[in-house]
Amino acid sequence: MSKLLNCLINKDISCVPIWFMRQAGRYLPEFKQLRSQNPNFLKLCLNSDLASEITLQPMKRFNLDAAIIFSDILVIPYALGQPIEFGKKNGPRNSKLNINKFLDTKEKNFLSTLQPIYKAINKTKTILNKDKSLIAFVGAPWTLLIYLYNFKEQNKLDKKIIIKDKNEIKSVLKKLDEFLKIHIINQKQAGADIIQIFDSWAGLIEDEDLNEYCYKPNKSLVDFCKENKIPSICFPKGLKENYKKFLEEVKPDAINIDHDIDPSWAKNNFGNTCIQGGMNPNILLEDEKIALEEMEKYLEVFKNNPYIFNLGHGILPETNPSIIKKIVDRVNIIKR
Ligand code: 1CP
Repeated sequence: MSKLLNCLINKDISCVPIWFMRQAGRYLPEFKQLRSQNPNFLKLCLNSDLASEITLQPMKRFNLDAAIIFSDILVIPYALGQPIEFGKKNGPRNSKLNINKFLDTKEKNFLSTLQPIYKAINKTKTILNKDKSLIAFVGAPWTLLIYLYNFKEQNKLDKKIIIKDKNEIKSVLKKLDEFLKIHIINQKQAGADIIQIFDSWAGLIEDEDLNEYCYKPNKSLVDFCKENKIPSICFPKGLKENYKKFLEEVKPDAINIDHDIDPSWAKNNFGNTCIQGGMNPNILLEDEKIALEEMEKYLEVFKNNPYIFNLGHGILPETNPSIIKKIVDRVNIIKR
């Protein structure tokens, strides 16, 4: 069994597996080079050979325990007929939500759009060393709603979002639940070992709406993973103290904490759940010594827990790959 699965499933604490969110991306010169020749980001995600090559780029540089397939959470709205644009400045947006097209998309058409991703997973799995895990992912329904409705543009992000048309949202969430499960099972069948569920904008939900828009939809996906024996990692970013309630309700195999979460609080409140991540990616932009000290802090706090080293969010484009190498090499020598 791979080091990562041994930690995730068996709760083995004898070593600390390591991987990074956005480990394939703009901080790597080899990614930037490929990206500059492929200006259409979605097309790049749907190019099996290149997606597989990009997934493996960080595996060649660093002794990581997992590869995460190069794709995006927004391939789902795209495969449900929405014109997703990846703008340089404001991030991805759905230029025109076509609700009928969205709700009417059939499984066959959805799968045919996403076929290149399954092919990329399959190819990557055959190349990847047997002691490494392959992670596939989906965005949680709420986070996909944020992009479907361009909530990020319509609302100041320091304000919580108020849902206006609850009936429409209900049918959108139902469709997402159904089709995210289709995407999960197809990624598993193609060779993915683990599913990570990103709820990157969970922090924008009002407390009284958390059950409806966060816990319930995440639980539905996690339960589906359990039924199909797929280990799951949830990342409900920004939930603050509600992380505890999330865990009690959703019960994934592992939980990724963000950098607002005090690691000692997590350790004391999350029982024996496998914890992943936490360290602020901004610290990797500082002096190396400071970054390495912060890394030691996380390793020390979680020394008696099943812990997967990762960050509190993705690696930033300005990060120097040399600090990533130092962290990976340090975490790799841990034997408890
Ligand atoms: O311009 C570029 O080169 C594209 C940048 C980029 C990359 C490398 C985007 C656009 N997506 C990705 C890949 C990606 N997206 C991965 C690959 C695997 C890896 O981690 O190495 C993953 C897991 C994602 C997931 C994703 N996409 C999330 C969830 C995680 C998170 O960052 O919170 C979200 C919210 C997205 C939307 C998205 N796609 C791209 C960007 C820049 C964003 C975020 C924009 C925003 O802040 O709203």
